[in-house]
Amino acid sequence: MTQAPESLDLPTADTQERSLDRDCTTLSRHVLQQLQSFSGSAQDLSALMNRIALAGKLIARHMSHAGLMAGALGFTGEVNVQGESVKKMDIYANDVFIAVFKQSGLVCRLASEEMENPYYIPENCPIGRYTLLYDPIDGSSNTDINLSLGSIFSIRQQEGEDLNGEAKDLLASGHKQIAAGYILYGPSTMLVYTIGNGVHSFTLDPSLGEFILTEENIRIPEHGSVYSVNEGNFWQWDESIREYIRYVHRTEGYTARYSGAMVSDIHRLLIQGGVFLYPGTLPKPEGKLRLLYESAPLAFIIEQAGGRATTGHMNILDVVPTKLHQRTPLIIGSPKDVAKVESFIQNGH
Ligand code: AHM
Ligand code: MG
Repeated sequence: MTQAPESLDLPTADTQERSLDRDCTTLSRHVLQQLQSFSGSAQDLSALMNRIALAGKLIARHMSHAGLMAGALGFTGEVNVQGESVKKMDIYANDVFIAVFKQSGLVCRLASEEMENPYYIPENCPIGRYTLLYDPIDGSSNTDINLSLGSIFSIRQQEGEDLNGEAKDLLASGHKQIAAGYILYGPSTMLVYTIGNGVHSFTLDPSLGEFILTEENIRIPEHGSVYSVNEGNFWQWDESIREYIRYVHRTEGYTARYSGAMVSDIHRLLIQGGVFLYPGTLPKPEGKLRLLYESAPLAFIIEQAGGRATTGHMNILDVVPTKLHQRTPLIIGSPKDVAKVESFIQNGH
């Protein structure tokens, strides 16, 4: 009888079972495993994540064909509440998130970068105690050139009755988030999420149409070589930020990466370490990024992975907004790199 050489690692029943188990670890199953419960609220959260995953799949599918379809790319001609020109893809993705939560009984309100006021789904409101905050397309300037894009999401539980439709309970710190994450539309589509118990990534397997677990309990490196910032704004920053940038220029071991879509840039930092900055500028001291559906969810992810996120003066998750679309400066990433930027802001070196 011929025997297989020892170096030919043939799958044993055990390795096959483990690999099958991993292939079956879909997002909704993972949420239930994380919560170690089949309670009503655990089922809700699992169903919520499943709907967000569906939104991600629909958006990824649309993007993958956008160059071949009439009317999928380019601007709509409208300007949104942020004063930014709206792309057709922004509107499509915004509507996808609304559509997946209709008739879900889960989400009563959705608040997004593209809508001045929260959107209510009245049929869900009697029982749907969750609110979804989201940036449907993060990095819109990459849309028409086939580069990486993202979606960012955050889930909060509704507090109070919100009878006047003012959604005042959303003006609370990032500690109120019960789940947050992002979808990265790159060479593959990935979904990264936290429910306050570590950070986990999933990759869309197009042949299955499912997000399958890629990595559990991701830890951001303590320090990384990448600094990620739009240096075109150099002369509009405060002197302390300029000094930090001069410091990285003259210090060996730093390298710059900036994609124009912070989901991509922050995903890189999550895996390889480093720091992303979007500081305030002279005309806009509050910076560009919005707290509730951009900075706070990403801060939740990065903190859960062992990193930090700050305005330069306070932790992002402690910031209490006074309005829905409030902006904040953002410095986020590996703990040592964020501390370095902070020391320039607070002590000048
Ligand atoms: P958007 O959600 O309207 O696309 O804006 C957010 C994006 C971030 O993804 C990115 O880091 C930043 O804006 C880029 O802005 P700038 O071109 O000013 O560097
Ligand atoms: Mg954005």
